[in-house]
Amino acid sequence: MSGRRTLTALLITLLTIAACSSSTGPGAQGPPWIPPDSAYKVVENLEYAWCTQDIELVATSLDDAFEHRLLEEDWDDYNGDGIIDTYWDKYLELEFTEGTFNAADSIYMDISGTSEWPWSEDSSGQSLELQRSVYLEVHYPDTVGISSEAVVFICRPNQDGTWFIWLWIDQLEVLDENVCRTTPTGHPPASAGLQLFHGS
Ligand SMILES: [Ca+2]
Repeated sequence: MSGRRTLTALLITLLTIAACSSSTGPGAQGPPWIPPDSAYKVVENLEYAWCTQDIELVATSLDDAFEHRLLEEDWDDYNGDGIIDTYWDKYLELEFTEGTFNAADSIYMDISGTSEWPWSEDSSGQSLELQRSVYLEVHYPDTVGISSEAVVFICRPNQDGTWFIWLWIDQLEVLDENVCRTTPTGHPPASAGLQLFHGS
């Protein structure tokens, strides 16, 4: 049993290293990009922040006007004002993310995709639209939450040329499940998208 646990821990470690160094090689630069001077770099920083459970890096990656726009099936009252929300803001994103970081033993996130073009809904031409696939594995003490979804990140720079994630737009839930549950009082099963992680 302990041997199996050791192997599992080793695999998780290797996966995490692979994800967090996916764009690096010997002597190459890689995330965290400080400061991120390109849109793709701030998205790589987000992935790195999740893999290393670095809430400060998540915070500095998000624009102050950040919105996490939800699939209609995930609309709910997240801030408790009695009104159904179609998105949540930076404050709630950080609160949910930190809760996940604190509860998890380890996290593996892989954000893949390379597309990048001006966002058609921003007439200033400043912001870029990056389509990505986000795979997320959160290893809790007694369960593992897995999610895979298509996401559009809208990124924009400040006056100094530092990029931020302005909008996180959920596009499609490909996979969402809880596996390896061993106790009935563990974390709640997945309900929808990243809520699994945000809500635990
Ligand atoms: Ca609300």
